[in-house]
Amino acid sequence: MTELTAATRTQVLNVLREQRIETPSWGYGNSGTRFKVFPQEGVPRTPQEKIDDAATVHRFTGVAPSVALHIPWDKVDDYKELAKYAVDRGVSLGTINANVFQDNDYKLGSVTNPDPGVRRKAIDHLLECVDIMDETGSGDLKLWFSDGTNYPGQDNIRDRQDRLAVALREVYDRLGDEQRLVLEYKLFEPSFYTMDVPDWGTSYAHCLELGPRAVVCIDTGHHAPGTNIEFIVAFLLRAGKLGAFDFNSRFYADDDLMAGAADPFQLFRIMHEIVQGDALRPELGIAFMLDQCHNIEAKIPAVIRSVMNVQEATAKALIVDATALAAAQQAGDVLGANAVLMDAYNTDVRPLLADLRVEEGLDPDPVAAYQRSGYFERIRTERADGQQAGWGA
Ligand code: RM4
Ligand code: MN
Repeated sequence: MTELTAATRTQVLNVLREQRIETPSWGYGNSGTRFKVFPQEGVPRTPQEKIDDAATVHRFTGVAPSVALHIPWDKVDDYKELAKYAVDRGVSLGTINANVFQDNDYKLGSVTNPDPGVRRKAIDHLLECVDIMDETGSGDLKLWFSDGTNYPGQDNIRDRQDRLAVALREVYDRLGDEQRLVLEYKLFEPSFYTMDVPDWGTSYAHCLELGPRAVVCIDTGHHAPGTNIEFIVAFLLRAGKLGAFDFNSRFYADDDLMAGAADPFQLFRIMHEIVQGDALRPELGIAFMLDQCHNIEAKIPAVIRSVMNVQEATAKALIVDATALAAAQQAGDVLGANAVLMDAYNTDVRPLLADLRVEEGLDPDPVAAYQRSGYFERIRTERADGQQAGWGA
């Protein structure tokens, strides 16, 4: 166990107080696998109701003050009004996620489609998302492309890269000075032979070519089993190209389970790189987001739990004895260095986080406080009719 001096404890609490974790609007909607979507009671029917749920998560955790939107899932007539709606409930609108993967036209790809007409349509959607950002005041446009091929020979791999570069350039050039393009990657699915942005290297290379306001998003679920994600974090941080995280957990594929549920040690190792790189501070611009689906568990408490898991991993990373670690590393003390890290990981930080919440006027146990609050009973009745939100499967 790592023992904290009073001074370190204060320092750690100060950093934790500043931490910001964004939640995804689609995490509150119905979701499932390609086999079945199990609808739940109380699921939001509108973007406004998703914002209500996000605000509830923030109310109990104190560290989730923004919600990411997905367009067109969260399409409304007046985005300024939606932004005001959010602010009135104590949260703000965050990252705008574009969606060029659910239209029949995109069967062979969106911005890399061999058909120039389809490419134009896809780029126009991305530009529309920047227009929306202007209205909502969002800083980040997050791009994830399902584009790729299923069969060898299906399309020209290099031509697809060229088409991607052209599309990204047009969108990048449309951004305002305070806006960023955040490019996500995914190893596989829905394309199985080639994905056009399969890995961090591809994303990094395109971002480098685009310019300083293009940065990489690491979705923790989008890697091959065994991938050392903390290495990617360290590399991108050093290069100034780490823009965002989509946190979630995976056992086998893109499972989208609660962050920190499958492998809390991995989440700790990631946060250790972030802390070492002094990259937690909000002004450094790394967006810590959840990108999850809650298929069988109750959604709002699952988001609260995920936020708490990220907080716990962060707290453990913050209490690593950096001086002892550096000394052991310098001395080539392999076991000693590893022990410093493991001491922090094995420390129970829950009492520390409970104290922090109490200091902030929150309940020390956000999940229990939510369960007691009556919020679920209310939305279950209020949202009994109508069309529940969800992105289908
Ligand atoms: C993708 C990717 C994107 C997310 C969609 C719903 O796999 O992770 O970030 O917006 O799913
Ligand atoms: Mn994602």
